[in-house]
Amino acid sequence: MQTSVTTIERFILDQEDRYPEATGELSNLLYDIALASKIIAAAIRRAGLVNILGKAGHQNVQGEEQQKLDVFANETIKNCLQHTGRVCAMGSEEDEDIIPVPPEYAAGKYAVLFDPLDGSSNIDVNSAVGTIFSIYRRVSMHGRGTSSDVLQPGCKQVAAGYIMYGSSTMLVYTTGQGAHGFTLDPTIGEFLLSHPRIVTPRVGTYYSVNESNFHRWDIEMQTAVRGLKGDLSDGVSPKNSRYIGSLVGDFHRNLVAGGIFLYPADTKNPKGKLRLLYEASPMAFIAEQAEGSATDGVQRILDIMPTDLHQRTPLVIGSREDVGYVADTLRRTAARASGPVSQPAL
Ligand code: P6P
Repeated sequence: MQTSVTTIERFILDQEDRYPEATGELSNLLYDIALASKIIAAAIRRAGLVNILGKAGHQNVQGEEQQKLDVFANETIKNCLQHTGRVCAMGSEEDEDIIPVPPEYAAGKYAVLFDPLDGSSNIDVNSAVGTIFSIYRRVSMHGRGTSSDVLQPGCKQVAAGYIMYGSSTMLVYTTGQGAHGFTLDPTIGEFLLSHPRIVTPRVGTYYSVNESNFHRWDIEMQTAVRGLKGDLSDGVSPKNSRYIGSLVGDFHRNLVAGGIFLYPADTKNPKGKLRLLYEASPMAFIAEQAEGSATDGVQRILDIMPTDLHQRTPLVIGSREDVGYVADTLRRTAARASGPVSQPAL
């Protein structure tokens, strides 16, 4: 029974104390992000009242209709970060190019990537939406950040996390010392430690995938998903299907309860739908810190070297043994397709 009340500020400071060389800048950057998420959470809570639901009337760089809360969340995060002197460059799902930091503040040590409001198509139906963030140490020597500061492989992240605006507002983050969850107490405006050191079960209860895309997947992926459903005679027990169409909501349920989320490549999205830098990589960092796993089906997400700010990737993420099962099944099915006819059926 957790009796002590630990705020996220206290928790971050305690973690920082373990690193004598820590300057506190990363801690302060995490506070900045927590502040932005409180402002966004308040706006989402009011969304039904002040009629900021619905379309903003124009499209974002992804060619998607921008919801007013998308725009609000994006501007809130930029306004909370760009004048702190802690950030040299930012990248957002809602902005085509790297977001410039005012020159007088651009000497910051960190680059921040974010999806300001993921799952925004769920906004009007009051389903879970979330903010996802990823933090890197800059690689350019000084001055305003460059693409080299944001185009880094996920294994170089110094911190990553998400805020889920659901039945309660939860912030889950990692700095490489485990994954930890905090729940916002709106009466005092504080994130309180509610899920210390999250460990995801090695074998999950759920599988999460948009099965309406089944016919667009290759045979290897079709076989792997059939296996997760218990359709193959390979001894894998069937999992329950849970899919709400919001990465943060689907990922969080599987992280806590155990499960696997998949957004495979398909004939409509040959490189996958989800974005590497501000969706897959931060979630992969958290998954691995919770003893889970994340691949593009075969390759570890955190090893992928990005070449474009908005590049997409297939994503298979969650309980370690389930992610491993998918990779093994993909390889086995491909070998059977190219190997001798006598291979045993699955
Ligand atoms: P589909 C939301 O638009 C999102 O980017 C993720 O949050 C979610 O996992 C995925 O797309 C849902 O995509 O094609 O199943 O609606």
